[in-house]
Amino acid sequence: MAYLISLSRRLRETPFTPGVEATGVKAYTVYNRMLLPTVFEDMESDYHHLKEHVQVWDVSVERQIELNGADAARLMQMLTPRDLRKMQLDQCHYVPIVDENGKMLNDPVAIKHSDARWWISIADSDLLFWVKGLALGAGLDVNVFEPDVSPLAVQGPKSGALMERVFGPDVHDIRFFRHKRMAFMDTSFIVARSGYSKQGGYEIYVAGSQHGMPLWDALFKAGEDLNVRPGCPNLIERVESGLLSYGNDMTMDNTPLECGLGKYCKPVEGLEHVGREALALEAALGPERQIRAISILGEALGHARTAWPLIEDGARVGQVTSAAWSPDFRTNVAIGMVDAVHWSPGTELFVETPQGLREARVRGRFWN
Ligand code: THG
Repeated sequence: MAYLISLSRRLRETPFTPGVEATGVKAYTVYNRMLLPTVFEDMESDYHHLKEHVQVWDVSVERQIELNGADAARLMQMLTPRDLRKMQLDQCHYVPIVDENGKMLNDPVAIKHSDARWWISIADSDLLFWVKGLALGAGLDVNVFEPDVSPLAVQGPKSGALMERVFGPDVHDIRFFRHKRMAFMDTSFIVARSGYSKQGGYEIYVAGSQHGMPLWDALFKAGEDLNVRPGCPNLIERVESGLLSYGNDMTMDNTPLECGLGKYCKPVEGLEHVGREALALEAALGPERQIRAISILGEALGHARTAWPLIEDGARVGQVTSAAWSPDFRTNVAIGMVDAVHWSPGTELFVETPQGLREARVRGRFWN
């Protein structure tokens, strides 16, 4: 059963909502108090189209937090265990944000405009309050606010072809997780080679809501013969790809090591950030549980609305937090958090689903 969402001002529209609704969005979720499309045709058709063609995604819900001022770089480094000292001006960095106990508060992508100006492209948690509180408490010279910036993603194997038609051939010079300012009509946008799929693509950081629909229309006009369609982060593709969803696959109860993000959190001598001692201790002891790819045997399952317990010899040894039937891999693909000892590839477990007890296997890697 699915339900209707009652719309109001609390649940923010985006600059692209007129386009999304004119092209037949079928379902929304709520993310950062804003509308995020989840289905256009149906989840499987959207999935096949994403893997073959090109889609335009309204991911405005990836809200930006801007740090602006003399202490912006210092604040940015306080926020994350990832070493930012060598970060270049055209780089994007995936940056776990942790609290004083080393627990995950968000897993955003950071963009550095200059030492004095950063954007944090956040996942679904109220990170703005944490960042403002930290800046105030530490007496830093920095403004922290949500600017009028809305990412629009262009994803899929034909994304390069479509982007070239709208922004010119220089889009091909942008390497993975790098960005470049590109002209559009009488303005310009930061364009990054990134996005929440493993099908390849770009994210356009649309600064100024008034530019949203002109850009949306230009992309659809230029892509007619490329079979461009509206799309959205696709549950099946993201689980196959092992792209984590904050609030689903990890919460404030988890550490970055548990989330498999240890490579972004190597303890560095003299690096000043919140949660340093807690993470150093955990790095020495090793995490107690960790994210794993899980395949669930048997016929197609529904999507996980709650965590599904993972069981071995009658004891709970973890949970499945995202699951979907994969048409390409002909199995139920899933993301789970599994306790140490039970987490090696090939381990045979059971999972309690709303459709009954199923056999599950821990895998060594994700599918895409
Ligand atoms: N793009 C932007 N903002 C975002 C997301 C995004 N904010 C919300 C959410 N997504 C944040 N979470 C993620 C999770 C995974 C990735 C990006 C943001 C990601 N990971 C790659 C991977 O795991 O293979 C690459 C990581 C790396 O190379 O550092 O892309 O999607 N703007």
